[in-house]
Amino acid sequence: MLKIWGRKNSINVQKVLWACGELGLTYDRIDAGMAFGVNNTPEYRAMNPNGLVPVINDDGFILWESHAIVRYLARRHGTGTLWPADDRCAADADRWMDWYNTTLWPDLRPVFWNLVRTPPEKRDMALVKSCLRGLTANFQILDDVLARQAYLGGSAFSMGDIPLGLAAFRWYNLDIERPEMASLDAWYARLCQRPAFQEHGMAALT
Ligand SMILES: N[C@@H](CCC(=O)N[C@@H](CS)C(=O)NCC(=O)O)C(=O)O
Repeated sequence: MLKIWGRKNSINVQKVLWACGELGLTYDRIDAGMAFGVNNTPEYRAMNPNGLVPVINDDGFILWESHAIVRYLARRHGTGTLWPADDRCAADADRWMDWYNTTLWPDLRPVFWNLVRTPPEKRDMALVKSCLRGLTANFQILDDVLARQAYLGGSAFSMGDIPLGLAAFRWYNLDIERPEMASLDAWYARLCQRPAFQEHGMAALT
C-alpha cells in the first residue's frame, strides 16, 4: 500500500493527501515533522536527505517534493482528471504549480509563519507588510486568469488547482486585508465544495 510520511497541518503534505482523496487512493499515513520528529532519523534521511515532509513509498518507489508527488500520482491514476488529457491543459496546470513554488510561496510563507506560528511579540511585521504587497499582487494575477477560465488547468478541476487552492485557504483564513477579487472568490467557492479539499485542506491553521 502507498505510504505517506508527514503531519496533516503541513501545506505540502496536504497537497498529497488532497490528490489521494481526489483519486480515491488508499494509503497509510505516518505522522512526521515538527513535534512528531521522525524526519531527522537516519532511516528517514535515507529516503529524503532534506529531512522534509512529505515523502511517499509506492511499492518501493520513494519520492519526495510535494509537486513531483502530486504529478506522479495524477499521471499514474488520474489521466483525464487530475492530469488533464489535453497536453496544453496539462502544461497550464503544471505551470501554475511551478508558479506557486517560484513566485507565490516565497511571499506566503513569511506571512503564514509570522501570523500563525510566531508569538505576537516576536513577529516581523515589516516583513509581513512587504510580503503582503507581493502576495496581493499575485492573487490579483490569479483573479485575472480565473475571470477567463474556471480552473487553473482550463475548464475542469486538475492538479494545478491543488497547491493554489491550499494557498487560497490561507489567504482567506489569515487575519489580513484582502481586496475584492470576485473571480478568485468564485473559484475558491467551487473548490470548497470538493469533499477531498474539505477533508484534507480546510483544517484550522496551526
Ligand atoms: N519543496 C518541498 C518543501 C517541503 C517542506 O518544506 N516541508 C516542510 C513542511 S511544509 C517540512 O518538512 N518542515 C520540517 C518539519 O515539518 O519538521 C516540498 O514541496 O515537498
